[in-house]
Amino acid sequence: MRGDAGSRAPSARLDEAVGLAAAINLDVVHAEVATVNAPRAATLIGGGKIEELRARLDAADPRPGLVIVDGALSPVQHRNLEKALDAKVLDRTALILEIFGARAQTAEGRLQVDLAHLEYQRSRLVRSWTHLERQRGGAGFLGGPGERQIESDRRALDDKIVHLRKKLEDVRRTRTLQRAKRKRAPHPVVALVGYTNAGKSTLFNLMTKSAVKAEDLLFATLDPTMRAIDLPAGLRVILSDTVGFISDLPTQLVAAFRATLEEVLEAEIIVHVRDIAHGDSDAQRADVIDVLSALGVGEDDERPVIEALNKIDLLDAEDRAVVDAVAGAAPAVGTIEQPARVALSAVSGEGVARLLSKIEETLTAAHIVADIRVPAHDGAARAWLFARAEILGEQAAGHETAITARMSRKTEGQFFKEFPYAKSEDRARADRQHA
Ligand SMILES: Nc1nc2c(ncn2[C@@H]2O[C@H](COP(=O)(O)OP(=O)(O)OP(=O)(O)O)[C@@H](O)[C@H]2O)c(=O)[nH]1
Ligand SMILES: [Mg+2]
Repeated sequence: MRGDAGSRAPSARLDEAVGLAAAINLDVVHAEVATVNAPRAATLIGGGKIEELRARLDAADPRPGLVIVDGALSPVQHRNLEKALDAKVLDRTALILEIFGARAQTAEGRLQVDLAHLEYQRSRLVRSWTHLERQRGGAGFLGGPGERQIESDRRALDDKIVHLRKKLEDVRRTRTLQRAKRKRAPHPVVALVGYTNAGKSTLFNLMTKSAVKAEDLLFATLDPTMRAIDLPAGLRVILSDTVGFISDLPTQLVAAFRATLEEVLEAEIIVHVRDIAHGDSDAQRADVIDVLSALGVGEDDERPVIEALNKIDLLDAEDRAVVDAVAGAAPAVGTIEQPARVALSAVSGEGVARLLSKIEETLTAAHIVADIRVPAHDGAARAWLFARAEILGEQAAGHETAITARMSRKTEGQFFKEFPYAKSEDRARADRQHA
């Protein structure tokens, strides 16, 4: 069932919801698309439909204990449906929270899920006040028993939330330190992102030959996994596999996973893995772009993006030709809106070498290694470089300090605007060429 109309075919949405349920080992006995023409404030779906569902539940043996509504339910709708159906009800947010909870592996991932869960519970508690009060017979008296109960439930949740936030802060501080250490290693990060089940982990495994969990389970990966790999011409990068995105990702979760996805935000190249054989491939792409933009990787982000058009082994000759043409027409180096594209299959391996070369080509195009000389006493220029570039070496040279740094062309431009007196071998050469 689904509460609102999306841009996708209802049947595909239903398949996805069934897949999500299977991801946490739920045994789905019945699934159907229910058209909601006039959403009911009290129950979302109409009385007739509820009767039908209840009869279906009663008839099944054993009686299923769970009904999933693939949409957003208000707290009131949620409770009323549970009562009317005599079964636990999960809406989409709750379902995704369950999945994330089951998949979280690191301490940080688990804390994030717990926190999102508590915040979800708390929002239900607050918004269902009046309704609960009626249910508990408190006739709206201030300080009535119903209200006092809610008040103390809420305080208990608040306490837990505060406690978790503190713990999360601690874990993050440690991780930030670790990241700072890694940053000093001269390896750019390449982040694989994409819709859940697009094939990120399979591709990651193939690219690293490592044994990261790749399963036909939605959200098989929750915590980012990173591995260093060498590209064909010898450039070393750190490849990172991340949690899959999904449409209508609850905002609480986007916020909660912001920190985990910081790896993505700081990556030098984003590889957007797409299941190009999926009927809703374009809608999935739009969802991923939405989530990325919610995370701060929006239109004005100049970071190179490569779309890996995955699963071409599943295409017939005609579709295959279309995908090849699309990849061929893409820019050599692109952005989130206009990405470079490589057609490939993480299963057959076809096209993966092309992706590796493309990553290398993109890095080479976007970055330069510059030998920069600044006056020896110039702490500001040196600090600027250390903060924004990857420092490969530093040497005293008379009255000057020679710094070898790898950075994007953009950063280099900014540096020379800020410190026009600094000297660089590359610059000198370029200036001579222009003269
Ligand atoms: N036919 C085919 N199947 C693929 C290909 N790549 C991945 N798959 C399958 O797609 C399913 C999902 O792959 P994963 O690598 O787990 O997907 P993911 O993007 O990491 O998914 P999450 O971690 O859940 O976000 C698995 O059954 C893979 O075997 C491909 O190129 N061709
Ligand atoms: Mg995965």
